[in-house]
Amino acid sequence: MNKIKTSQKRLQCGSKILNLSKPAVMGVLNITPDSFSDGGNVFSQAQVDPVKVLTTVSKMIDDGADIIDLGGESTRPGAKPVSVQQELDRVIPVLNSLTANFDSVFSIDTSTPEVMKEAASAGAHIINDVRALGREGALDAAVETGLPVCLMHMQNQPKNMQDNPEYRDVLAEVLEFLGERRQQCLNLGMQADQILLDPGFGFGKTLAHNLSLFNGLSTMAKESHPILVGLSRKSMIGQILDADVNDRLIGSVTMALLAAQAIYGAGGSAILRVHDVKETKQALNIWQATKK
Ligand code: 7PJ
Repeated sequence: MNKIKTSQKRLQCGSKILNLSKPAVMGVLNITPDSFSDGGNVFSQAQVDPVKVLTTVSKMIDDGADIIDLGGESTRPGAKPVSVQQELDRVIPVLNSLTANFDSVFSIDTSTPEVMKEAASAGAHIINDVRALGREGALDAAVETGLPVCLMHMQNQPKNMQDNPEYRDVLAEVLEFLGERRQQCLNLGMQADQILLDPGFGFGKTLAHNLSLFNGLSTMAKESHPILVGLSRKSMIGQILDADVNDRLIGSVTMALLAAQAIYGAGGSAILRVHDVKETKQALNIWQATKK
């Protein structure tokens, strides 16, 4: 990846500025009938209960979430594809209600150009795309919104990504891919300091690949972009601990903390995408206090 110099300790998110001099916590809000790691607790129904959404988000913000990540497409291996209209119907009304009720930073977890544009109009602050703007029209749509984007690496597509993923050198290949996508964004006029990078833990990776990428976080941190880290409740934690999805809290918090330490230790900045905001925030606060 070519070296560029950016100020990666603050992120301009539309009208808001996100301070990244310490790790920011992004709380996950899945508006999908089949999301795999909210344990089916919050939104397992196709119908979203608006009061429940507000209560959930209010709690995440009280617990210290800096960003709320709203997603209407399940990327679970084998998940059913969602139509553009379905995705819009799931996320836009919820986003409108959230921006009307809370003064937080909202990111939209989508690969769909129409959703990016509508979400930006509804007040979203960040575009988070697990396909790194690879869908037709996504790159132009994202640039048009003027919002910062998270480019995530995924090998293949959710339906087949865990069918025997292979790499020659996983860290090098992920960095090469993200570097190419970043260049496409820059070519269309996006500012370098509006780009976040994400190695895409669990997206077309074995446990060994995930661990190599984890160990590469300090290398990634030197690329001058904030790194978004999504480890929360993922199967790599289940594999290490032999723990099912309801028993991955300590593993998730531990990994988030270790990731933050590696990234900040290398001079970088991080956003931690988590389901358990309160517990992650407590771990980070202990770490910050010990540094004083
Ligand atoms: C990620 C994500 C991630 C980014 C999901 C899950 C699967 N976006 N969306 N990074 N994971 N940027 O939450 O387990 O790792 S959905």
